Amino acid sequence: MRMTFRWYGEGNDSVSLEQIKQIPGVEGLVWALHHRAAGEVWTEEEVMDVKKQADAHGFHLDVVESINVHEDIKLGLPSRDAYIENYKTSLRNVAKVGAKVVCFNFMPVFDWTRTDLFKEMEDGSTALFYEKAKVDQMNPYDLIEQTTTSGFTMPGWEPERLKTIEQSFDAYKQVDEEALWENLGYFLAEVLPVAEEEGIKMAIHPDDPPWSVFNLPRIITGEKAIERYLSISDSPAHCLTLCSGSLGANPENDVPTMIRRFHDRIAFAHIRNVRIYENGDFIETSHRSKDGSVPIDDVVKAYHENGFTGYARPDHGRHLWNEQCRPGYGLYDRALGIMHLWGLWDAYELVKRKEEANAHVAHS
Ligand code: DNO
Repeated sequence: MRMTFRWYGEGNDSVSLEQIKQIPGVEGLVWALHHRAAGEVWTEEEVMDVKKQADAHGFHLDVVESINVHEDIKLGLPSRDAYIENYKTSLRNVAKVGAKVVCFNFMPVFDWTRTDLFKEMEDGSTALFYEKAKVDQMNPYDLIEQTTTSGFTMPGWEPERLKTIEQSFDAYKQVDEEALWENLGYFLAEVLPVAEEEGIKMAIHPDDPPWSVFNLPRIITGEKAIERYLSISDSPAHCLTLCSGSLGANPENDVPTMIRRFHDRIAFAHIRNVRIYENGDFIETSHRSKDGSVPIDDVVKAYHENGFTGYARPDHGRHLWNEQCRPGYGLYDRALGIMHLWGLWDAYELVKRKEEANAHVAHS
């Protein structure tokens, strides 16, 4: 397991590279050109600039999250070909700074969706919260308003995208789940050969939450969907970002089982916990299994027993000790999360070493 930390870039993140450097075992930055709208080319000059900053602190840039997919590609519009060409150029350019994994998602219009970015918990910390009934009844424009007034732009919710949201809603009336699968297949057939050539793994992120919101189609939602996704291509570039928190928001998703089944196609592990309530609401908790509904101990065990050598990050955290930060992306709880993940990993490692030593003694 190779630990990474998401960083939004100089002037765009409350967490500094000096701080990240002090979290044990973090070797790379999960990065993106957040000022680039979906569909635009990421230039060589811009990515080189990120590399200079990473190099100055000894971090690699192996993992990109995300190069966002333009809405016209998801909608299957004739204009998609030009955007796909841009995507290929971006892939070639990020490869120049060593990118090995590119995370992306195929969620229509919205990326991750929450109703409260700073929901107060029993202990006084705040966390990302999803109130199901609210989303079921909500006008999505209210959610946009809330996002843009929080002071930070969430990934996938860039102002450029929000402007065109109304048109997108209309356009999706013609695109059902099957059509979305078809458009995803078209995109992959184009980009996978380039990714393969560049030594990049395209790692799709599951839908968050893993069900339809605002009547828009969503397709990467659980084990069956992932099975279908993986059957699209045998290319070594065709991989997954396995997000325990996104998939784990649906109690029917057994995350450790999915890891055991798909581990050799998981290029990037997002590890975090959520507590699910009976009415379908969920809140993002600490990483500990006992604090939420996802057995994070078994999630890490599933990676460990399969000798996982891919990249991992703690994904989101709560906001602790009055930290002012991007929703879900503070320093403290993500750093605690990393130490929890290492603690589990190292304990499983120790057990394995002892078992091997015992087996050796038994044989001699
Ligand atoms: C939320 C993230 C998502 C994720 C994208 C991947 O914090 O997990 O925004 O980066 O959906 O494309």
